[in-house]
Amino acid sequence: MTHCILIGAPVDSGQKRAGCLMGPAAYRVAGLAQTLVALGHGVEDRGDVSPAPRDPVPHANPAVHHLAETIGWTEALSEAGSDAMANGFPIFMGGDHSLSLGSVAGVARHAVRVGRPLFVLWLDAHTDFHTPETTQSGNLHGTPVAYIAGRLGFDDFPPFPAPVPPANICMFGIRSVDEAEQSALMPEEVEINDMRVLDERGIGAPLREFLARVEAVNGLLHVSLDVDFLDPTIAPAVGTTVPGGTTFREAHLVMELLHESGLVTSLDLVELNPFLDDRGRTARLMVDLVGSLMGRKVFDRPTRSF
Ligand code: B3U
Ligand code: MN
Ligand code: MN
Repeated sequence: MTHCILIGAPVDSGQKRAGCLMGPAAYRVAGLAQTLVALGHGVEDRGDVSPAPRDPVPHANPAVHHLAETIGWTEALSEAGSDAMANGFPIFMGGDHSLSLGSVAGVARHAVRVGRPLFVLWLDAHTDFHTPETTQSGNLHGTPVAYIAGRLGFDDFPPFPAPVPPANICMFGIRSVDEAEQSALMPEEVEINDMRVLDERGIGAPLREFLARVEAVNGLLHVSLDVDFLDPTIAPAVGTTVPGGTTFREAHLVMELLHESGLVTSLDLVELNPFLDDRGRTARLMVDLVGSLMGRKVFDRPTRSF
C-alpha cells in the first residue's frame, strides 16, 4: 500500500492554448482518487497549489512569455513536491509540462536529503530540452528537461537543487525535436528512445534496461507522463498533437513494468487539456494508466517479468 499525495498544479503559463488549468479538476472527475483507493492505496488530496503573484520578468528572447508566472509555479511546486516526497508518493496533476520545472526540483531536493541518486523517465513526443534562450515558440513547457539536467540559461529561475546527470534521464515516445534541442542533446548522454527505437525493439526491452540501471544504484525514479506520449487517436485532449505516438497497449505495458519494478517514487501527469477532450476520454485513459502503474493487473502472475 502506498500513501499517494495528489497535488493539483493548474499550470497554463507554459504554452498558449488555454485549458490545461482544468486538468486537476478533470482528473478528480475522472476518478483518480477512487481508482487508487480501489487498488488498496491511501490517498491524500492536498488541493491545488497557487503561486504568489509576481511582477513581470523581462527576457532577452522576445518570444518568451509568462516567465514570472512560470518562475512562481516553479518555486511553489518545488516546495509542495519536496514536502510531499517526505510523506508519500506525490502525483502532480497538471497543468502543462512547465510544471515539471518545479515538481522535479522538489523531488531533487528530497533526493539530496536522503542521499539517493535521482533518475527521470520522460514519456513524451518532445524532448523539452530548450532553454529560455533557445526556444522559438517561447513556450516554457518546452524547457524542463534542460533545467533538470543543469543546462545554463535559467538564471531567472531558482538554481536547480542537484542537477540530474543526463545519463540518468531516459525518454520514450520522442518524435518531435527542434534543431536547437537536437544540437544540445547530441553531446549529452540522455537516453532517447524515439519512435524508431520503439518500432525496432519494442518498448519493453529498452525500458527494462533502464529500470535495471535505476535498481542497481537504489535510485529514486520520477516519471513525467505527457499526454502526447500517446497517439492522438486515443488521447486527443492535448494542444500539441503529434501523429505516430504510443498505442494503448504499449502505454499500459510501460505502466505495468514500472509497477513490477517497484522503483517509481513520484509522478507528473501533464498537458491534459480537458477543453479539447472527447467526453472525458483522455482524462479517463490517463487515470487508467495510473491504475496500471499502481498495481492493476490483467492477470496476477506468480513471478515478476522485470
Ligand atoms: N519543441 C517545441 C514544441 C513543443 C515542446 N513541447 C511541446 N511542444 N508540448 C517548442 O515549442 O519548444
Ligand atoms: Mn512535454
Ligand atoms: Mn509533449
